[in-house]
Amino acid sequence: MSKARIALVGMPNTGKSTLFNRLSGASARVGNWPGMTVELESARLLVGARMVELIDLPGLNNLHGFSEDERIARHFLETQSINALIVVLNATQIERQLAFALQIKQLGLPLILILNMADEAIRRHVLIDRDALEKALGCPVCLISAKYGHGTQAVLQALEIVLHTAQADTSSPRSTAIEALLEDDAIEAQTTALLATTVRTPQTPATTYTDRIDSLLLHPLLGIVAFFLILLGLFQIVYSVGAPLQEVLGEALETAKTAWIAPLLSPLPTPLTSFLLDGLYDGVGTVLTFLPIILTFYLVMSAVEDSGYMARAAFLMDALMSRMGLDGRAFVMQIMGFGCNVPAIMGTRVLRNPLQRRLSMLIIPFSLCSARLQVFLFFTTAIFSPQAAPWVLLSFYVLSFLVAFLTAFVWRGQIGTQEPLIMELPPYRYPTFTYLALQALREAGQFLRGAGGFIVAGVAIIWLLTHLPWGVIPASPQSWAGQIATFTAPLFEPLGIDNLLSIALMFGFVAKEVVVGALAVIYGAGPNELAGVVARSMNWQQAYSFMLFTLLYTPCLATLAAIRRESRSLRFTLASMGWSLAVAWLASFAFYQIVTR
Ligand SMILES: Nc1nc2c(ncn2[C@@H]2O[C@H](COP(=O)(O)OP(=O)(O)OP(=O)(O)O)[C@@H](O)[C@H]2O)c(=O)[nH]1
Ligand SMILES: [Mg+2]
Repeated sequence: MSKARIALVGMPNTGKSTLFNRLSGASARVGNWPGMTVELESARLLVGARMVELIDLPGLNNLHGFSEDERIARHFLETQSINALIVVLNATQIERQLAFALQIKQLGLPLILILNMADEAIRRHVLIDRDALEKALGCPVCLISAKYGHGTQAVLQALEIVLHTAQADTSSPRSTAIEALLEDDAIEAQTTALLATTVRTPQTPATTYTDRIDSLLLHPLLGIVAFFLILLGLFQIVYSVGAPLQEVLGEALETAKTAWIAPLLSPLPTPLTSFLLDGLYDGVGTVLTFLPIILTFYLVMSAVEDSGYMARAAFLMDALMSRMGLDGRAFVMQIMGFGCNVPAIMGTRVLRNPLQRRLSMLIIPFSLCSARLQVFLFFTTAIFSPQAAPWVLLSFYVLSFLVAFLTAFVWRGQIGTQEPLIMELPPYRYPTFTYLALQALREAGQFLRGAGGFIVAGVAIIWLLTHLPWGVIPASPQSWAGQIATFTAPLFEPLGIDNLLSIALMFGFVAKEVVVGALAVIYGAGPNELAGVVARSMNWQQAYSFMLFTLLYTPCLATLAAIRRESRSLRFTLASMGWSLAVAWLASFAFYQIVTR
């Protein structure tokens, strides 16, 4: 039997991706934020005896959505052959969302209607007569809680039945059908009638704990204070949980090296052992010691993402952002960039105005991603006192925002009349730990897979550059690396960045994940000794200037590639790169010249 294709459709933030993950065991990004999914995700699952391709679509606000992510969803519905649709609604908002389901029904495809978030519906006393709704609509209706896995079995059964009766949809493109749907007034009347007979909502909605929390977190003044406290709290957690783990891992790797690996490799010729131990092992090992921190970081980030706080941040910062030609969502992309700039760049698809989209793509690369965090954690712990270190780190987060705002301010140009940001604030939701752990592991895995090749290749090349021509003192001015660095020295000397560090920066252009590993190879130090060696070889001004440059210059090739893909313009990509390089140089220059005066 041929493979069937089933797509999940619905308005943003209704739990499509959560259900997608539940049904297929996939791990698509989920978050309490409208616009989490911005591209098609697909997974396979077995329904009865049949292999099914399940597609998770970006949320649609309505069927004529104009943002890039909505266009992607609509284009899919218009052009692909689909056997059945799973329409996901938020049960607590059925009064507003049912019309969407009826519109989709008009496409004529076999349908399953999912009323998700049953748990919240019960808490809010929203009563839905599922049987009556099912009868009236003539399609299976499931009341479920995708997040907790309640009722997903019924979804699978309904799918099996629907697929059994459905013919493969080979009809020609449905675009005409979708256009026609927009005019339909009858749907409104039908919705009202249907709601009257099947849904009962309380007359006066009770004040929820969400309202109570929001009276503080959305307060124009206290809200901003709370925002920075939350931020500070977050990386205190990262620091206090991740840093000790890192130390333990560093020691373990060092012990393994001296006790087992070095003796094992001793029969090999010296250059080869040096390459394997001082190059690959030290370089890759040093990067690996940061894995606990990265993991903690992603754990904390997904907790924030899933709590619903991001939408509040967007709301809080909207007024400020609109002065820079952007809206609050651009600010949230900036925070998402803390994890990794690449998904944040893709997340700009929710912005409708193309100029606004470009402007936010221009500022996202300044967002302090987890790879740069790794560099900063390393330097702040190596150079500054334990009391000062968190504040030094905070200064980089603040600078990251300031430079982003400044960039937006300079380049806002004539973005034209802006539509006000209309965004729904979802209720606060408790993140579930299993999900957070899964998400963090997945992100860390992606970090390793994405950067792993770069890291291995990077440290290998750095070892070669610092050790060739064979016989020179490693990383001395006579080595190839030394010669390159001498050549670029006039550029970096005024910044207080010495020859060896500038080599690390060149590799950091490919990926910031390489920087610390590169330093290990350049200084010829193992995972456990590097901090001491670095502390002895530079003062705090030089270290800070180096970090400043690292914060501001092009994040990595992957981000550049994402900008190229999303902007579809090489010129814009190069301009963005040039801008960040110029800003980085000027900022480090100004800083170093001032503090050493
Ligand atoms: N209380 C509750 N929350 C849920 C349920 N299902 C999903 N959520 C939460 O709802 C939020 C949105 O979930 P997603 O799966 O990302 O929603 P989506 O429809 O894919 O959203 P977009 O990709 O933005 O269109 C997340 O915070 C989920 O944890 C549920 O059954 N009950
Ligand atoms: Mg989604």
